[in-house]
Amino acid sequence: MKKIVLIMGSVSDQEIVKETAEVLKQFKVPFEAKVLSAHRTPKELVKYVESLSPKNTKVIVAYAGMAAALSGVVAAHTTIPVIGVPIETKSLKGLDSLFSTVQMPGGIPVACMAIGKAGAKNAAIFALEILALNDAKIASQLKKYKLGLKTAVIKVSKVRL
Ligand code: RP5
Repeated sequence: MKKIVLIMGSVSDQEIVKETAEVLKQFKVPFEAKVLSAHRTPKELVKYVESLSPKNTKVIVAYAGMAAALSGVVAAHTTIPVIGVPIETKSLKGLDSLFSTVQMPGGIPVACMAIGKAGAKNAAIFALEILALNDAKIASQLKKYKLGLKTAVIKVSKVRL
C-alpha cells in the first residue's frame, strides 16, 4: 500500500487530481489513485478506507464536487490524516463543494484546501510536508521547492510599467 492515497468521487475529477499527481511525481513519491463515491459506492468506499493501515498509508487526499461528502466520510472511517480538495462546479462555482468539505463537525477533521487546481497542488505539498516530518529526503526536497518559488518571485520583482 502506498504512503499517499488519492480518492476522487468521480472519474470526471481526474483533471484536477492530476495537479496533485504531477507534484508527487516531481518529488518521486509513489501514490495510489482510486475512484470511489460517498453517494454512489458508499459500501465500497468504506471497505477500501478501512483496508488502509496507518502503518503504511500516512495521508489520504479526497476530491469531490457538489454535495461533497467524500472527504468527511473518509475521515469518519480512519485515523489517517485526510486532506479535502473541493472540485469547482458549474452551478455554484465550487462553493457547494467547499462548504461541504470544510464544515466538518468537531472531532472529524478534514484539512480543506482551496477550490480546484490550486487546492489540488497544495494537497500534494501538504501531504509531502506531513511525510517530511519523518523523512529527511522529502524535507530537503521541500526546502528546495520553496526556495525555487522565492527565486521565481525575486527574478520578476523589478517591474517596469
Ligand atoms: C461528485 O459529483 C464528484 O466528485 C464530481 O465532482 C461530481 C460530479 O460527478 P459526475 O456526475 O461527473 O460523475 O460526486
